Amino acid sequence: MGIVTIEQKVLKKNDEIAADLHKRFDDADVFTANLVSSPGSGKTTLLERTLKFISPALSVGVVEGDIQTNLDAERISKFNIPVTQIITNGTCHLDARMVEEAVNKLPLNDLDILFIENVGNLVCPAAYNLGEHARIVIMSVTEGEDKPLKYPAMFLKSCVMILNKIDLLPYLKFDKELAKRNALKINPDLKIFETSCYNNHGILEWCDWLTNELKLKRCK
Ligand SMILES: Nc1nc2c(ncn2[C@@H]2O[C@H](COP(=O)(O)OP(=O)(O)OP(=O)(O)O)[C@@H](O)[C@H]2O)c(=O)[nH]1
Ligand SMILES: [Mg+2]
Repeated sequence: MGIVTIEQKVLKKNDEIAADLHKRFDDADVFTANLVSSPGSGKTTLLERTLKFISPALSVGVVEGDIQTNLDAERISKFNIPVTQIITNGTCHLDARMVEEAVNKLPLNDLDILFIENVGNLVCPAAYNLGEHARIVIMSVTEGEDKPLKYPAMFLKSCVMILNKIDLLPYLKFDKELAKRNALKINPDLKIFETSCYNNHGILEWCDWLTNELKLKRCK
């Protein structure tokens, strides 16, 4: 009983900071996307492809979240864009306070898009609003069609699902239509992209969606 109360307080405080962050993002006119997935679904690789293919006229910043290491920030820094690494030291998700600290180190007013790569985990990040405009769940074809049914909160709270690694389909028993049906069962409003970061399938469509959304500054 006591634990539930503390958790509710933590989440309420998180929501307050997230609301402030959201206002800061709006005031700075920066579209913010929170990338969530299981470990290794391809969040950083998708970011690398996005940075390669998105219009060079757009200014992009990245907040990287990991339990340990700054390996992902090192990968992104090769693109010479503003990037900050959050190391959570064991916490399985980012929270709004961590993102606030990271954002304070970024030139927010100069950005058009801010990506927040969350800690690889299909459970905990679902509960923590980071003030983002869009939550993007990435699922790769090696994870099994049932993941949206087993981890519904992540799919319910996202507005886009990216089905990644589709280049591997010829080698797997993975029913992609069933996976999409399962995701839509949880969230009928999900917009779904099929991508391969290896042969770039679907990356341009994803970049076009982003470019459009940042004009609208909201999901759906
Ligand atoms: N075949 C294939 N492999 C991919 C694709 N995208 C990413 N990978 C590989 O998947 C592995 C994990 O990719 P990352 O981008 O590091 O995954 P991540 O989600 O950022 O991982 P964490 O940050 O640790 O949660 C790497 O070996 C990538 O090369 C893809 O479209 N196809
Ligand atoms: Mg990563």
